[in-house]
Amino acid sequence: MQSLPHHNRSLAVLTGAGISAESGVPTFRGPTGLWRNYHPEELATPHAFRRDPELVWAWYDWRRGLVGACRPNAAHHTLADMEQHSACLTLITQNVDGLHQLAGSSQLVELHGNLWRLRCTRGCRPPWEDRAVPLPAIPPRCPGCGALARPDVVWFGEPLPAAALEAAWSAARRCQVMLVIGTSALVQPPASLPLLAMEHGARVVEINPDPTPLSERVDEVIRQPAAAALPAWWRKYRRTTDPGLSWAKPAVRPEEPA
Ligand code: BJW
Ligand code: ZN
Repeated sequence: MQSLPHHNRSLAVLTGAGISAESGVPTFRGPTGLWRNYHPEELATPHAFRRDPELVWAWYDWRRGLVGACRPNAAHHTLADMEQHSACLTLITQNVDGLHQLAGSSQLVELHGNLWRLRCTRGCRPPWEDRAVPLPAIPPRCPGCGALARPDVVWFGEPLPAAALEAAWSAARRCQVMLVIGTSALVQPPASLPLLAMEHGARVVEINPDPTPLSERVDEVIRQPAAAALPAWWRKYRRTTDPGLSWAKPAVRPEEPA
């Protein structure tokens, strides 16, 4: 690896539903995905919510119950460990399940919101956390003004949170390595992040048991489930790339003269 000053080295990680698959959270697409039984336009759009908030909330309530029983897996835990040991790591997730936080990742860029937050449809107050499962009333109401509450997630046709998106673009532009884990890379704008990283010279590694539109373009594809592949990748990365990572005990790189 080319030698750069410490502060210039950075690692970005983009995660999708596949990272939580081994925790028991269903993915969206594919043979066992959530969209197999439900049409996204019937449930994950502002139009669907306006038409039938009760139906949309019943689906989210069901998913909150399902996700609430899941625990982070080895891939989530590895990312939390990476945060502890990296000088500069940006973890960007499309997931709304909260499993990265449960694993201990604290610096998280959430592009699509969070299943455990609600927000007022009139915007009378900032979003609030509500972990009740099941929710006591469906549809839930805003405690401030009594208007309908909605899940604080991003539906199709809605803009992503501006600050999160800017943090993600910025990390993609400056990272040296980007890991793309468990995403079908079909949903924009997150699917463009690895391409932007590549344009800016980053090495992009995809971890996914199945091919995606990115697979042909990235530098390396690890065709394995994340919970096995990521801890192994991280062990190897730690061994081979010391500069830029704040190890207590720097690794010795055999190719360098003593
Ligand atoms: C494993 C594994 C294991 C399995 N280990 N891996 C035409 C062209 C381009 C764009 C558009 C277009 N028409 C419309 C658009 C824009 C649209 C879009 O991208 N649509 C495409 C689908 C066509 N995007 C939007 O609308 C976005 N907003 C936007 O563009 O705003 C513009 C705007 C600006 C200003 C004003 C107004 C608007 C918003 C997108 C919101 C997406 N929301 C959802 C739902 C979130 C809430 C909820 O959960 O209910 O986000 S949809 C769903 O997809 C969810 C996910 O975050 C997202 C991505 O899915 P992900 O994570 O990739 O999951 P899967 O299931 O697709 O893939 C799982 C992968 O894991 C697979 O590859 C497996 O192989 C793998 N896997 N096991 C590792 N063990
Ligand atoms: Zn309100």
